[in-house]
Amino acid sequence: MIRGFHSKKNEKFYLTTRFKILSLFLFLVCSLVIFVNFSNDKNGKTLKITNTKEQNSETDQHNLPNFDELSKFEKNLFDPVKKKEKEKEKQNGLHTYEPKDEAELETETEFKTEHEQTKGETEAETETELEEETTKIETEEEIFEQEKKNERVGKAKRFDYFHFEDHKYPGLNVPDLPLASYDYCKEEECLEEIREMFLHGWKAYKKYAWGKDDVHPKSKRGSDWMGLGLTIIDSIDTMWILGLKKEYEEAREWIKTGLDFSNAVTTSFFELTIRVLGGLISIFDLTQDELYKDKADELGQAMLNVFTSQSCPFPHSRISLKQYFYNNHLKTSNANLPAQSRSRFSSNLAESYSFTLEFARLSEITNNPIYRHYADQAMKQLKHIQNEDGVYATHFTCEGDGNIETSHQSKYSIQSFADSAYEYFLKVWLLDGSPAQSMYRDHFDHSLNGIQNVLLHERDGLWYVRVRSMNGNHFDTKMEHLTCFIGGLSAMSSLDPHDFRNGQITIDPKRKSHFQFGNQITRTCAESYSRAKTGLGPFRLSIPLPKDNVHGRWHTQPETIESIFYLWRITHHPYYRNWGYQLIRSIQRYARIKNGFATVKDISNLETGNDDETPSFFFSETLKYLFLLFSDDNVVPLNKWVFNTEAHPFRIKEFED
Ligand code: DMJ
Repeated sequence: MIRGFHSKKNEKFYLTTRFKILSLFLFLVCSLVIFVNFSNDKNGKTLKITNTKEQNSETDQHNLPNFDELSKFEKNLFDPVKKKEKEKEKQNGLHTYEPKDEAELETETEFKTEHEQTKGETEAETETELEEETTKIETEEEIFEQEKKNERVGKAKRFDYFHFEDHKYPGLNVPDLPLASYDYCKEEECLEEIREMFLHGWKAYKKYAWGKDDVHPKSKRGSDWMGLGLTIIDSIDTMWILGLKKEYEEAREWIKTGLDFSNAVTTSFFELTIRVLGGLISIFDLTQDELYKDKADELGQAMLNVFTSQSCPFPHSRISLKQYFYNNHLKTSNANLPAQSRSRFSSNLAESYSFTLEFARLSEITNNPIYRHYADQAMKQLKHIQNEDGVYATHFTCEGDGNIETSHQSKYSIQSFADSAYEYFLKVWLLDGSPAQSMYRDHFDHSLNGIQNVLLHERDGLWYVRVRSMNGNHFDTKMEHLTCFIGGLSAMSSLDPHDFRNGQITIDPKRKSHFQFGNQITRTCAESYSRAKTGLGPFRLSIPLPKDNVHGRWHTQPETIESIFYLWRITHHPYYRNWGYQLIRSIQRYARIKNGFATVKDISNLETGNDDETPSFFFSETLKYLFLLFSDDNVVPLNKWVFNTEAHPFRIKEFED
C-alpha cells in the first residue's frame, strides 16, 4: 500500500519533507495495526498459519488448541524457549514466574510498539521480518502440537513412589502412592492459573447469562431453573477467597439490587438450601456484611413453610418461594406448625437431612433458634428410618401420625438420594465446635462403621462403596462420582477432636480405620481419573475399575478434588497436589472452550467435545477446592471453617470473633 505513493512521475514531489512526515505517520499506523493484530487477535497468528480447519469450531478445539485460550502459565509450559529458561531456572534453584497485572502488560505493549516502529526502517525490511517470523511460528506451532500430544499420552507417567511409612503417619498401612512426572506448578503459579480459569469461565457467564441461573457456553445463552441468579450466589464466596475484588463487587451489587426471592420459580428445596442459602450464609461469614445475613434470613423464613408437621419434620422436596412471598407468609416461630399433617409425605435421605447444617448456622448468625429446632427435630426421627448398621434406606414415606415406612425403590447407598445426609451428621458436629456429646457425631460414627460393614468392597487393591438392595441380594456394579465425597469426610472424622480444635492435625488412634477408608476411597476416585485418557473422571465408575481407558462423562463434579483437598490438608503428602496439578492440566485441555468451561462428553476420547453446560458447582466447588489445595493451610483453616455440601465455608461457632 505504501509502495503506491512512490510512482516515478511524482517522485520529486513525494520526496518533499511533508510527504516524509506523512509516510512515516502511515508506516507507524500500519506497524501498530500489524502488531496489535498479531498480539491480540483471539484466533491468533499461530493458528491462522497452520490451521486448515475452522478455528472456532467447538468440536475441533482439542484437535487444534487455541493458543490464546491457554493460560499464561500454560503458554510458558509449551513455549520451548520459555520452557528451557524455566528448566535452567530450576537447575539454578531460581523461580521467577511472576504473573503480570494489567498495568504491567500495557506498559509492555507500549514498549513493544515503539520498538517495532523504530525497527522497521523500510517496508521491505518489515516484510522480510514478517516472513521470518512466520517461519519461526510455524516451527513453534509444530513443537507446541507435539508437546501437547506428548503430554496427553504421558499424562500419568509415573516415576517415583512416595512412602507413607516414611512420612507423617507411620503404621497406617497405607499403600505407597504413585507420583506423576509433573512438578512444574509451584503454589503461586497454580493459584494464579486457577484465578485465570475462574475469570475465563466468569467472563462467559457475565457476557451471556448475567442474572440467570446457568450459562450455556456453546450456545452463548443463560437459562433459569430457580430464577435467582444462581451462579452469582453460588460463586461469590469463591471470588472472595480467590481475591477477585472487581468480580466480587459486581456480584454483591447484583445481590443487593437484583436478587428478588419472589421471582423464584418452583424449585428443589435441597438445591435452594445448599447453593443459595448456603452461599449467602457463607459470604456473610467471610465478610460480616449484613446484606447477606438479611437476605439469608429472608430466604430462611420463607423456606420454613415447607415444614408442615411436627411428626414428619422433614422438608418437602419442592418449594414455591413466589407463593410465600406473594402471600407474605413468612414464619418467625413454629407456633402454628401442626403436630400432625393429614397427608402422606414421601422423601429421601439426602433431601431430609441436607438442610441441617445451613439451618444450624442460620440460627447462630440470626440469633433465632427456630432454624436449629427443625434440624434437631429431623435428627431425632432418624432412628425410625429403616437401617442396617446405621446405613439408612434411601427412600421412605412419613404418614401423618409420624410413622415412617421404607419405599419400594429404596436401597442402601451413600450416593444419590443419600450422600450429604451422612456428610451433615459429621459437619453439624464440627460446626458446633466438636463437642464431646452430640447426637450428630454419634450417628455419624455409627453410620461410617456401617458403611464399611455393609457396602465396602475391595477388588484388585482398590476399595469401593457399593449400592446394595434392601434384602442384600443385589449389589450395583457402578459407583457414582458422588460417592467420592466420603474419602475426605471419613479422613476428617479420623482426627483427634481436641488437637483439631487447637489447630493441630493428628489422627485419633481409635479412628485409624476412618483415615484408611477415606484414603483408599479417595485413591480409587483419583485412579478413575488417572486411568482415563483425558485425565478426567467418569460420572459412574465401573467396579472393578478398568486398568485403563476408563470412559464416561465428566460433569465438572467436585467430589474427588474435594477429597484430595482434605487428604492434602491432613497429610501434606505430595501425591495429592501432584494429582491436583494433573487435574488442572486436564480441565484446561478438555473442559476449557472458547467461552468458558463445559462438561466433557467422553473422557476416554482425546478428541472429545463438550456439552453446553457449566454447572454452578464448577465455580463454587471444583475451582474452590482446587484453589485451596494449593493455598496455605491458613486460608480457610479447617479447624475454623466447615464447608457445606456445595463447598460454602461456614464459620465454626467457637471461633467467632
Ligand atoms: C453438588 O451440588 C453438591 O456437592 C451436592 O451435594 C452433590 N452434587 C453436586 C455436585 O456433584
